[in-house]
Amino acid sequence: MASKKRTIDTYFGIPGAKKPRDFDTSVLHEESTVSKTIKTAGSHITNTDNTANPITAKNSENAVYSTHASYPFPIPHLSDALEAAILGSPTRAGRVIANQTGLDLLYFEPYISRNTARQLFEFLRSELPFYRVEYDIMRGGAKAHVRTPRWTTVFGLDETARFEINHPSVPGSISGPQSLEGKVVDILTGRPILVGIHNTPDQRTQTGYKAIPRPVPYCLDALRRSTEAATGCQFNFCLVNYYASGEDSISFHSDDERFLGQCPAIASFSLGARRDFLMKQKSPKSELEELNSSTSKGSLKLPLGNGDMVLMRGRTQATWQHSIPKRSGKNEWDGGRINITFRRALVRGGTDNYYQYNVGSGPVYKWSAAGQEMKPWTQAPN
Ligand SMILES: O=C(O)CCC(=O)C(=O)O
Repeated sequence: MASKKRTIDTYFGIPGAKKPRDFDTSVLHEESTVSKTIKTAGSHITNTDNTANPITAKNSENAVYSTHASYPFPIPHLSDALEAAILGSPTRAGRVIANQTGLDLLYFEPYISRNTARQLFEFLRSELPFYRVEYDIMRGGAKAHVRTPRWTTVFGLDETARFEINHPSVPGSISGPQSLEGKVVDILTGRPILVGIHNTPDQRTQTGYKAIPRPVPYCLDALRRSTEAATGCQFNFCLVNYYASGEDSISFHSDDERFLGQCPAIASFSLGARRDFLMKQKSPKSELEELNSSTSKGSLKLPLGNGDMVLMRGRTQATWQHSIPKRSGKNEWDGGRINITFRRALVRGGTDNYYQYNVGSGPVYKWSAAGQEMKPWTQAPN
């Protein structure tokens, strides 16, 4: 069969536009595996269950990068020292907070040392692609435009698929023109899955992803592996929020989407500025329940600091909401905060949802050290 030459663009089109994971009603500026490294001379490749297969490359200064056709630019690895510090964490056990109905938290204060967390904050802010996602939703019968009030990015792939492994040192991999290196393949059949928006009649008959999934880069995978070891949970998604100042926020929501399963475990890391993490119990389902309820609704405030981690598990998402409220006045310019959440999406809809609301279809931004702000990133001309 004659194989058509395809460009990256035909494999990785623009993701289409579904329910946001959170929504800021006040402003309508929106608002919600053990990996194996195979080293060969001069390069290495990760085989991470179904989360990651970023091919790595070295540049002239011998820095090592995770690269993938879905990344706008290569993402450097952590220094060996920083990676070792992360893999050696946590040094103390987490504290269980389960003193209110439905609440089940494991709080590490901190999970990684303040010094390691500060370095990781600086690294991730400088090296990851970020987005300011906008989208339209219907509210009360009217169309509303939402601007996400924070910077976001996401990596990962749900349980039904994995990134193809294709490297001479990986048994069973293919090389040459049929190379599927880094492509998304079905977890059961190993067949490639179409990714990106499907426009042609031929493509529409195939089931695939609207999104263009991105493997978890090495620089985040060390923390994912450490978190799995510390919690006994498994994660295939990594969402990153950057709150540039107190003006950035996330409104009350719960991560209770069906694609996460019944009692999802979500590990949530804080790096950089201290911000309040507010939790409140959801309203009872019916008026009768409300009338019968003798106790007032529960609430909790955790002032999350640099390096802290909260594992939300059990019935927490089903019965509680959480938020990071805005801060104003003298607390507004706080130097910025990064939040990393590790999650496990079970089905394809989870992948499409996470990319739609955390990458979207707008411009890519990258941190400018000179300007001390996110600036639109443009590909250097060839
Ligand atoms: O920034 C945080 O600590 C919370 C992030 C969050 O709730 C989310 O990403 O769903």
